[in-house]
Amino acid sequence: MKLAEIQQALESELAGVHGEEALALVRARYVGKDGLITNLRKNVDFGAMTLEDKRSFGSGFNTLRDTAEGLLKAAAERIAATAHGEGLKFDFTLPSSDRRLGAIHPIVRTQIEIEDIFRSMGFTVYTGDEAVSEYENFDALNIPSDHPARDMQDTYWLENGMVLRTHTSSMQNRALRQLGAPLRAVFPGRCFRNEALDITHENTFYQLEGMMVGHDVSVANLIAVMRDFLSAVFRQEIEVRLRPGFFPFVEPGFELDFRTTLGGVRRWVELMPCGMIHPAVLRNGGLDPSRFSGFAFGLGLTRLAMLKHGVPDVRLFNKADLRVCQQFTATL
Ligand code: FA5
Repeated sequence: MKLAEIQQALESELAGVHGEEALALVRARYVGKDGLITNLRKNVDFGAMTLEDKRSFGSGFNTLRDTAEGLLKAAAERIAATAHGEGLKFDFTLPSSDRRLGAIHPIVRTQIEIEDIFRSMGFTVYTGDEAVSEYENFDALNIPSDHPARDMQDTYWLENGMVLRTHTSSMQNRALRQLGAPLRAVFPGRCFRNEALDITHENTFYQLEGMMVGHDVSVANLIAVMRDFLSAVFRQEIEVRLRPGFFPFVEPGFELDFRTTLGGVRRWVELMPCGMIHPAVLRNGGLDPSRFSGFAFGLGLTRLAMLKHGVPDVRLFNKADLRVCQQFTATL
């Protein structure tokens, strides 16, 4: 190989080298102990050469060796500079100019807040499945298949016979069986109904169910718990009232209204259905209704978040519209 060819070969190899390890290999191959350039000198029969030839070889060799060292040094500097980010068009240690932090969705925030309040009152937070059996969603709650109450909750049925739960009451049976009595628990979660959508109806919405079961639990306990809970949510003294309401899984059943000065106006606001747990539901949950009694309520978590934050249309919550969600980041 001629000297010029060796230099060319070295240059083209170095152009493809981007790491320190690869560079060390190239260095060894050319100027190492057994390197291409180093060996040039070993393989020459100086005894057979004229003085002129010796001089010419010597200067050519020295030039090549010096050039090779220079090329290797330049490559080493290039690799080191890239490793430290120099020479790049950006500094990736600088903070991004587009730092958009996420925030907790207003419904989930409301849920967390309510869970904390109930925990402080001795309630357990219990979660369940969104796809449940027909039994859990209806039959266990005293709603047999021919009961007109089924028509009130237009249901999404799955091909395997299960349903997307239409209400968090679907957790009642499981909670009674798994937790037993005495019991104080809330179960928040997403519910699904095939609704005609309007400003207060979504097909996907959140409820928070609550149950308290024990010896001698009465309507008075229901009123007291609801009053304390709502006073904590709205951070002011809240009055509640019960009106009769019908649900097959409570007896007697109520609609609970509360009164506050929301928006400067003192008025009654319809908030949630509730009632004393029907004896059949207790029995289905493995409890003896002559020994245990309890209350249950089904809070519309989505509606409460609307009330609390003055959101006029429930559909805004599910739209993933940043202009809506961003309004809640400041209050985290
Ligand atoms: C029920 O779902 C009963 N399971 C509640 C219950 C629990 C009664 C325990 C007695 C004892 P209802 O269908 O009314 O009831 O729904 C309860 C709340 O869920 C409503 O007050 C409302 O706030 C909310 N809700 C119901 N449907 C929708 C919907 N399509 N969009 C948004 N919120 C809804």
